[in-house]
Amino acid sequence: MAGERSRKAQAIDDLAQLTPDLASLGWDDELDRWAAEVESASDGDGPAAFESLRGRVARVSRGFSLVFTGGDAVLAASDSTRTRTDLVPATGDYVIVQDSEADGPHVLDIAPRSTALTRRAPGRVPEPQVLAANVDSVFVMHGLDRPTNLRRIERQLAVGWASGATPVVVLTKSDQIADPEELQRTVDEVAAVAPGVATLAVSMVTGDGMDDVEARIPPGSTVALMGLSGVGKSTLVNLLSGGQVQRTGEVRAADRRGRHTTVTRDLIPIPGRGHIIDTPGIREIGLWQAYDGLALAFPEIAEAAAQCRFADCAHEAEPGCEVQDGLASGAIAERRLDHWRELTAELELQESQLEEFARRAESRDRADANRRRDSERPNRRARRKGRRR
Ligand SMILES: Nc1nc2c(ncn2[C@@H]2O[C@H](COP(=O)(O)OP(=O)(O)OP(=O)(O)O)[C@@H](O)[C@H]2O)c(=O)[nH]1
Ligand SMILES: [Mg+2]
Ligand SMILES: [Zn+2]
Repeated sequence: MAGERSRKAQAIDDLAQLTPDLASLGWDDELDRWAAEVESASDGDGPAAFESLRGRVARVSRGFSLVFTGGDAVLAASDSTRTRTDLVPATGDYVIVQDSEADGPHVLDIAPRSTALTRRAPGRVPEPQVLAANVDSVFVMHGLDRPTNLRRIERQLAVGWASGATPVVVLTKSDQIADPEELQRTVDEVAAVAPGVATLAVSMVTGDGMDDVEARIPPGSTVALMGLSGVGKSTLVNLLSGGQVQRTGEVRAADRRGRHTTVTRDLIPIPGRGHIIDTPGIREIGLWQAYDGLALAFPEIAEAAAQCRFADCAHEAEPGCEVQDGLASGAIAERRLDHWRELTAELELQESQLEEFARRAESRDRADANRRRDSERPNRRARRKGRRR
């Protein structure tokens, strides 16, 4: 247990040792203008170690954000109780950190995000959780040591597209398929469910395909990794960063499952390249209001559906249904149509849940307001009581 803790502390320290400069972190003129506005609007409360610093969030953990600032990394409080705001920084966010006597270093403001990799937060309440901010592309990663799960890839692509970034499918452990023809068949099968998306096969053991992967992390760019535990996300980071920045873990021999080695989302600079955001493996990623992402992940279906004769076509047996025509001609695969329907239903259910929660919150607010009004007017209450008597 103590060993576990110190290993974790070690990993955090390693990240904090890195000092990428702001320009390489993607800080540009537009962010300068935003920061100048924020800084001029705020005034610190007296002498402190520093007034304010600009930076990018490298990790969020237990109410604190580790922020790369160009110089030494700063650990800044970023939860609502400490900063008395409702800011929720995510790894990859551009932020202003302010130091003050009262609060110590804390995240003062978060720049508007250019993109945000967002999932539905686990739990009953429908709400979003940003996994990574300001990313240019999302690597959807799968290990070729396990049977390919096309549905999982389709779901992840919908989430990836919905972020506003460009998804790339990265099939790892290509060394685990000895027969080159079988490997090619597998890659083709995956590519067929990823229209418009680059599909790469790579081995971190032999180095096969690594050049193609590296080429997708150009200088100044940020790539977020997504995939089950054990697919090799942290192995990729270590290989490209030229060091053991991230811990990696063996997969279990029996079922090839990973052991959830990575537990935080970390922004890691890749020398001569861009940045990678390594993430903990997620089994099933929930969609968050991802209609656009879904359309981009299933373009052949979305495009056909837009051309149906009736705007509210259910694509069952209506006349002039382009989706049914696509099925008949083979342009649309039945399996994909079924999955698209399922994912659409998931989003529609989420919408109705959101409406329901909003309705409940509204009536709660109204009840609160009534109670406040009553307690502020004791006379009126007394009068009412009097009437009842
Ligand atoms: N054969 C082979 N093994 C690989 C390859 N890439 C990664 N591995 C192994 O896969 C195991 C899991 O790798 P990790 O990098 O820890 O996986 P991860 O995706 O970061 O997993 P979590 O942090 O748990 O989400 C390790 O034992 C790696 O050595 C590869 O290309 N080929
Ligand atoms: Mg990992
Ligand atoms: Zn239709």
